Amino acid sequence: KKKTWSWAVYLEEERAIAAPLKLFKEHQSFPQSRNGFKVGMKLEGLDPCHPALFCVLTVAEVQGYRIRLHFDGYPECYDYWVNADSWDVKPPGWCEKMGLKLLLPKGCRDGEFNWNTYVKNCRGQLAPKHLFKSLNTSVTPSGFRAGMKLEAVDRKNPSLICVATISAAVDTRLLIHFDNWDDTYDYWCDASSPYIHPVGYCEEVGLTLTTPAEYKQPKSFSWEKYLEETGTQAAPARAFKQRPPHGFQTGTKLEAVDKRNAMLI
Ligand code: MLY
Repeated sequence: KKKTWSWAVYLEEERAIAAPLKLFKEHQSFPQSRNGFKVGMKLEGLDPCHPALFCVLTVAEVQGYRIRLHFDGYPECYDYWVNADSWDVKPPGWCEKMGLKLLLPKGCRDGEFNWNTYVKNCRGQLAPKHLFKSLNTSVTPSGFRAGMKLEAVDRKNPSLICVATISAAVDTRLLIHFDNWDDTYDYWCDASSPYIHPVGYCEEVGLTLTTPAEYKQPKSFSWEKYLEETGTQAAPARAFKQRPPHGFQTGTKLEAVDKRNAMLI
């Protein structure tokens, strides 16, 4: 008769040891750690494929400290896993309070959506506010404000550093928008993100700055002139994280993970 598989037997057979419990954080040990989210709870969360867009989501599965989120009205193939304490998940009503756009469940029309009626109709449940760690911790203001200009990497075209605006600043998070482009390139990032730089960065390090779309004289772009024309302010240099020099030079060789084939180094 075939014996059932067990860790004890397996470790002995393999002459291996289990990674000691003390190396794990409390939230990593299952099942003691519970994150409080339950299957069926509804919330607002960032779409990982459109990192500027909050959507109506339902908790589809809970595993330890991670939750699987489903886009209401969309096929399961778009579901994604996220840590329960991620800043990217928010309680119902958060977007409205912040004046941000919310992607409604498929079939719902703008202006006709109301969270309370919606959960009643689909017999769901609103995820309670106290489960959202990122709402219940205070953060020191970063010095970035909505409306300020900076230079930011276009994450869809990562070789471009472009003229950009902070269109929202919440906690330590910034919503980056590219001047004169539609919002499909927008994304939320942390104030300490390496994707953002103060105005003048490209000039200082000798890179080409991508000027706003349809800018009249891209060749003679000057930040000073542009800030004046648009009546805007540059994000203060002190708000950006100072990083120690990394020492890499153009042309140096190294080994790296191929992110599209994460098995290859
Ligand atoms: N070839 C692309 C480049 C778009 C760049 C947009 N960035 C600057 C926000 C295109 O024209 O679609």
